[in-house]
This record gives sequence, C-alpha cells and structure tokens, in this order.
Amino acid sequence: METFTVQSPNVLYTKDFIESKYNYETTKVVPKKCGYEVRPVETEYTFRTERQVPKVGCMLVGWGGNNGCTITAAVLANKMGLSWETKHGVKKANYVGSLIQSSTVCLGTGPEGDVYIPLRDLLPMVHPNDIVFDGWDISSMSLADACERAQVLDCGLQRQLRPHLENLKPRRSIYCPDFIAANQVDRADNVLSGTKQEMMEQIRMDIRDFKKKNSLDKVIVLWTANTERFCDQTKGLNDTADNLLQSIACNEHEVSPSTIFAVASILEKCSYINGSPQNTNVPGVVDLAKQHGVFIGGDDFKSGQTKMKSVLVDFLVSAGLKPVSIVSYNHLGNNDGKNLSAPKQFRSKEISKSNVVDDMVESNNILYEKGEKPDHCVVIKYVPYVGDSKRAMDEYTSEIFMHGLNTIVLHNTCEDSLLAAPIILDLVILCEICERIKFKVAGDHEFQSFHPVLSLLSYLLKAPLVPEGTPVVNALFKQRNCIENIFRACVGLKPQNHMSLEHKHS
Ligand code: NAI
Ligand code: DG6
Repeated sequence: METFTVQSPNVLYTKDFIESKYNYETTKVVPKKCGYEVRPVETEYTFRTERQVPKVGCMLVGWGGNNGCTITAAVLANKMGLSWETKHGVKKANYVGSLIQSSTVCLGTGPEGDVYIPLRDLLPMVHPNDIVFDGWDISSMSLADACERAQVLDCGLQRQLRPHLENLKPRRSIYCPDFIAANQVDRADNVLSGTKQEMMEQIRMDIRDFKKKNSLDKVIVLWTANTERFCDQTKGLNDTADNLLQSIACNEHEVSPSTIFAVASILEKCSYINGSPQNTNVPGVVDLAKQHGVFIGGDDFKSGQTKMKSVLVDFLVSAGLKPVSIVSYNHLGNNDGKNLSAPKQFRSKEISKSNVVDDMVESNNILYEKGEKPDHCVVIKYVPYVGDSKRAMDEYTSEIFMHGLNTIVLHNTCEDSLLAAPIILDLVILCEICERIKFKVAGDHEFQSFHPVLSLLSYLLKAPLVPEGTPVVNALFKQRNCIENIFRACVGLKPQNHMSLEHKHS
C-alpha cells in the first residue's frame, strides 16, 4: 500500500491503478530576426500507474563478477537482516548508495515545515529484498567463491552468507574471446558452445527456465560482465532488426555477446540494460526493441568519478566559470581494471567517460564558442595491489574573472563495486516501475508506454542512451529531477519548483 494518497479532483485511485490528469507546462521559443518569440505551452497528460507490485527476477550477465556477486550477497544480507563484526564495531546490512532506497524527496509542506519521504515511496515500487537473482558467467565459480575472489565484502559477512551463496552457480555464457581482453581467458571455464543462433536460443531458454522455476511475473536482464570492445556498426550487419537477426543466424563474427543477450532478452519481452560502455545497443537492437515494445537502457554505470564530474562541471558552468581542462586519472586492481588494461576495452571506457560534460558546455554560449570544448583526458591504470579499492584523481582548471585561473583537485578512494552494486538495484527497480506507467496526451485514445529507449535511467548511466533525435542530458540534478518530477506527475503533483513564494511575503 502507498504511504500517502493525494486528495485532488485530478487524481483517481482504483483497485488496480493510480490515474492522474496532469498539465505539462513547457516553453516554446521561436528565433526571430531580432531575438526570440517565446510562448508558454500547456499539454494535458493522463498518467496511469499499475498499483500491483509484481514478483521480479533479475538476471545478471557477469553474475560472478565483483558487481554481480556483491549485489546478490548484499541483497541476501539485507533480506536476512544480517550484521557482522569489524574492527570498527558491529555493522548491519543496508542499502546506502541506492538512489531509490536511501534518498528522500520533499512531498510538500506540513505544519512543521517540509515533509520528506523516501523516493521509493513516491510510487508503488519493488523492494530490493524481493528481487530474485540469477545469471550467467563465463567463470563457473559459485557466488560464495566469487565473493571471496572479489575481496569486497567483510569476511564476517561472507562467512555467514557462504551456505546461502555456494549453491548459486552462474549459467554457462557466450564467450567470444575477441570482444574482451585476452587476459580474461583463464576465467572462461563455463562457456556455451555452438553457433550464435544456438547460443541465443539457450539464453532465451535460460530466461524462461528462471521465470518458471521462481514463478516470476517478469524478468529484467542486465549486463554487468566485462567491458567489450566496440563492435563495427555496418549496413546490412546490425543496422536493422531484420539484418541483426539474420547476422546472428549466419554466425557473423562482429555480433558481440552483449548484443546477443540484448536480442535474446527483447525476444523474451524482458527489458535489457547495459551496465558497461560498449556499443551493445546497435541500431538493430533499438529497432528490435521498438518492434517488441521492450525497454532497453544504457550505457555504463555512473558511479563515482563521472557523478562528481557531472555535478562539478554543471556547477562551474552554471556559476559563469569556464572549465578549460579536465584530467581524470584512476587506478584500480580488480578484474575490471585488468580487462581495461587492454587497449580496445580501455577505448570503450574512454569514450563513455569522455562525453559527459557536453550538454553543460553547450548550454553556455557566453563562455564557449560553438563547437568549443574543454580539454578532457581520461587515464586508467591497472594496479593489482589496490584490488577493488579504486583511486580516482581529477584536476579541473577553469578560467575565472579577468583571465585568472582556478584549479580544483579531487582525490577519491573507495570500493568500486560498492558504488556500482546499488546502481544495479536502482536500474532494475526504475525500469520495472516504468513498465507499469502508461500515459496518453489529450486527444489520444490509447495509452502508451515510455519510448523503448528508456532515457529516464540516465541518472545512473555515464553515456545515457536516448531516443534518436532527443537531447542527451548528463547534468546529474537535471537527471534526478526528471525521475522525481515524472513520478510526482504520476500522482498528480506539480514539479518541485523551489520558489518558496510562501516564505517571501513581507
Ligand atoms: P568483473 O570483471 O569483476 O566482472 C565481470 C564478470 O563478467 C566476470 O566474472 C567475467 O567472468 C564475466 N564475463 C565476461 N564476459 C562474459 C560473458 N560474455 N558472459 C557472461 N559473463 C562474462 O567486473 P565488475 O567490477 O563486476 O564490473 C562489471 C562491468 O561493469 C565492467 O564492464 C565495468 O567496466 C562496468 N562498470 C563497473 C563500475 C564499478 O564501479 N564497479 C562502474 C561502471 C561500469
Ligand atoms: C576504471 O575507471 C574502472 C571503471 O570501470 C570505473 O570504475 C567505472 O567506469 C566507474 O567510473 P565512474 O567514472 O563512474 O566513477
């Protein structure tokens, strides 16, 4: 049940739905010879959100990796209410770092000031403890051994979880050595054989098997496996859904494992999210997702350094300062770092980490000429000793008043997988609630879903995938406001405007 109900003639609660009539206000700008003509525009939407929370399964590709085993273990620890001893005292399982579980939103103003509720309570969303996990990995290790290999969670917790994790074994996966670093070959002892078509059929059967065995209403598939190199995007190969399906049938070399997983998921009507930087979602995948009305999302979890970047550069540019040089260096010693030490896989990551300030720069034509960008350099080094504890160092140089310079240097140390794991939950939970939201614009007869390219996930992803021809937003708080305000609209509440006019009367 919801923790609040909205009393408004525009909001209707039925047994199955929350329905809200919502006036969406935008501003249309027409450039004129001299200046602009500006018109406020109002569009009436009706949002309909299913209230029944389904039983959800999540299948992770790369289940035995650091992110995959960490999130599975952490959800289990939360579900079982576990605590464990550390040298800093007894610690309890939590969901800190999850946008949905651990951040709050202002609902409105009560007798004692603003009232904040968890973001998860804005709409009826799945609780992470209720998500069932499964997945694939080219490494056969049980999840218990994978946690030990990852060296992320405390031993005291791992010991308690071992009996529950040792029976969880990843399903065999698609291994095409050319797509990930050669240094991963030692892990690959759990691989499917056969043609790409046969392997895709197996993945589809795995999804059905998981869904059936656990009596799930729906499954969401998420790639948290190694970063692949970019695949070629070629006419006839992967430019349309038909060509892509044909290329899989012909066992074409350039169809990557991550793309085969995307196709298998879409054909099973399961949303598919790409947590790594490679170009999994080629035009043929987008086309197939549109044909089947299935969500796809990506690319590349946005965890630490990039989140900071998309806040700091937004702040600098919106404060009228001009970032001219951004240098981001990081070193890490986990298997992700090892894979990224190969040039082609590094290149995928370099691309996704490099375009994350474009929208902020383009928004200010006082500071930047058309096409002008700050210098932006991304370096990643593999240093095994530091394991999962990634070090990120950033130098931002900005031009300030009268050509002065301002250099800001950041140093960040933290467990990479503990930043990424809650993002997996947020992606799955957000994607799932979006599957239950339908809307129509005044005059429409039918309700529709969001566009299959689910840009609402942008907050959680470094290189947000958006519908063709629509703007990419990287600025973090715009991305967060988008989620919050769309959810508010679903319950008939206006966006947060921060005007506080009621406090500005004399
Ligand atoms: P990891 O290397 O520990 O785990 C990846 C797992 O994928 C490994 O167990 C590997 O055996 C498996 N794998 C490789 N190819 C596979 C395939 N074709 N099918 C099934 N399994 C396969 O890496 P980690 O740290 O868990 O990261 C996973 C991905 O998430 C990487 O691509 C990384 O770049 C990306 N990422 C991680 C972030 C973080 O903060 N940890 C943030 C942003 C992205
Ligand atoms: C080295 O940068 C390894 C990567 O997988 C990162 O840890 C990951 O992409 C996180 O990057 P960011 O910029 O979101 O902290």
